[in-house]
Amino acid sequence: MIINIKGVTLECVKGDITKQIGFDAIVNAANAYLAPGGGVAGAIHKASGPLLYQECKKLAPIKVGEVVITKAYNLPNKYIIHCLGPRYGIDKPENKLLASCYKNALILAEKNRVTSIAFPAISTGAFGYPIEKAAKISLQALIEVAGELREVKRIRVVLYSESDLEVYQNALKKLKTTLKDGDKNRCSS
Ligand code: AR6
Repeated sequence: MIINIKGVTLECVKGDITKQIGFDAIVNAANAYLAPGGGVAGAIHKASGPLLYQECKKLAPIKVGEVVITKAYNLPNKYIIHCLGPRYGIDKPENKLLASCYKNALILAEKNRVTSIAFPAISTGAFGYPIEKAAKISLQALIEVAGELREVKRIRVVLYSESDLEVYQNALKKLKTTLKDGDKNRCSS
C-alpha cells in the first residue's frame, strides 16, 4: 500500500533494511554508542563494513531521539541516518521520543538533500516497543512531516516479518482516512 501526501509517497513493505536499492538513505535503529550490536544495527554494520564504525565512533554517544548521518560505505545507499529510539517503559515520554526519531531523521535527510529514505521499525525489537503502538506513532510522525518536505519524495518503512507488515498496513489504512482532502492527492492500496 502506498499513500501520497502532497507529492511525497509513503509505503510499507516487507524486507531487509540493508537491501534497499534505489534509496539515497536508510535509517539505523542504533544504540547510544553507534556500535554494531544486534538486529538492524548489526545487519547494517555487517553489510556496510568496518569503516562505518570508524566514522560512527567520532559521532557517539547520541541521546534518545537524536540522529546523526554517516556515509553508507558498502551498502547500496549514499547515507545512513543513525537514530537512538526509546527503550519501552524506560525512556519517557516514549511516544514523543519515538515520534521525534522519525521527524528528526526526515529533517536531517532534507538538510543533506536526500530524496528517498527507508526506515526500519525503530524500537520494536530489542527495545521492546509494542508493534501496534509503534506503527501508529511512527506513521503519524512521518505523515505530519511529509507535507513540509522539499527534497524527500519517497519514504518507505521496511518491516522484517509478514505479521509486522500487516500491523503497519492496517495502521496506514486507518491514518489514510484521517488525512484532509488537501493532504492527499492520490492514494492506492
Ligand atoms: N531489516 C529490517 N528490519 C529488521 C532487520 C533487518 N535486517 N533486522 C531486524 N529488524 P532492533 P531496536 C526489525 O532490535 O528495538 C540493537 O542491538 C526487528 O524485527 O534492531 O530499536 C542496537 O544495538 C524489529 O522489528 O532495534 C540497540 O542496542 C526492528 O527491526 C538495540 O538493538 C527493530 O529491532 C535497538 O533496539
